[in-house]
Amino acid sequence: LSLESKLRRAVEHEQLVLHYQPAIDIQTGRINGLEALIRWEDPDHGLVLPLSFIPLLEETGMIMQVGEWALKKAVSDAVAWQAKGFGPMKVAVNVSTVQLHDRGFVGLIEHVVKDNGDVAYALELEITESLVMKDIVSNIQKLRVIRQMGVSVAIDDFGTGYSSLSYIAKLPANTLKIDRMFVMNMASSAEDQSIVSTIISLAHSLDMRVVAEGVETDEQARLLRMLKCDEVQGFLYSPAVPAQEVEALLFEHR
Ligand code: G
Ligand code: G
Ligand code: MN
Ligand code: NA
Repeated sequence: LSLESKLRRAVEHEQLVLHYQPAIDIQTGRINGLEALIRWEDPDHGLVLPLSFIPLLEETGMIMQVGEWALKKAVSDAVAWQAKGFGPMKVAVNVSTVQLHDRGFVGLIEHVVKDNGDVAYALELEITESLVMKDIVSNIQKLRVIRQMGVSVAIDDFGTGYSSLSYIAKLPANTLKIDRMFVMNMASSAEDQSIVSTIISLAHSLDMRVVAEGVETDEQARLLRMLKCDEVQGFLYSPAVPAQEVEALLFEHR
């Protein structure tokens, strides 16, 4: 069977699952949000990571169906955790370029949020910097409407996309997520540390929050706190875990 037909079968048989990685508020130590990360539970090969199949989902157009499923599943999971008393819960869902460029995208977001009881506050969309800049004028329009609904927007992998400063200021985004490439080397590279520091100042001056991705060591966490980063995400705190394990994480960080 080709990868494509295996993937098609996996989509039909609901073998795709969402795992969640927490983002921790660096001041309070509490979980501020959960990033949904898709995985493929292949009966033959075990857990398959998205880099090996997201591009194929995009090429074949299957990403539309899968992306819609991920949005609905993540929001309904957030609502369920909230119903169990864990406080207002926000899930971040990664959005592909194919989805963002679809004419029905804004309508889909509205639908997902309304269907779960007007829970716009429970959803954040993650869009990579390079994607958002590609069709910037039309993307700004769409994201503005989405923000007006009360849904949050995060710019993912920030620092790798060659954005022009004038566009960053116009982005209707709540959050910048610093790419883990810079975080990885910040303890050993003065250059990477100054890039991280600059992104944090830029975000704050534009009234955005900053999340550092890929935090793996206490030293990185210490530097990020010193530089006034708002949130941290990475293996130091937790990898992405299956939905059933999220409650234990929420309890641990309550
Ligand atoms: O764990 P990690 O291997 O989960 O993720 C690798 C990449 O796959 C990341 O860049 C992430 O943004 C992307 N990704 C994970 N889940 C989704 C999803 O549901 N939709 C899209 N478009 N990308 C995703
Ligand atoms: O592009 P995006 O930021 O959505 O990708 C998230 C990816 O980063 C996922 O593949 C996730 O598993 C991975 N990831 C999360 N935390 C860490 C970390 O601390 N170190 C490394 N190397 N990867 C991480
Ligand atoms: Mn992401
Ligand atoms: Na990222």
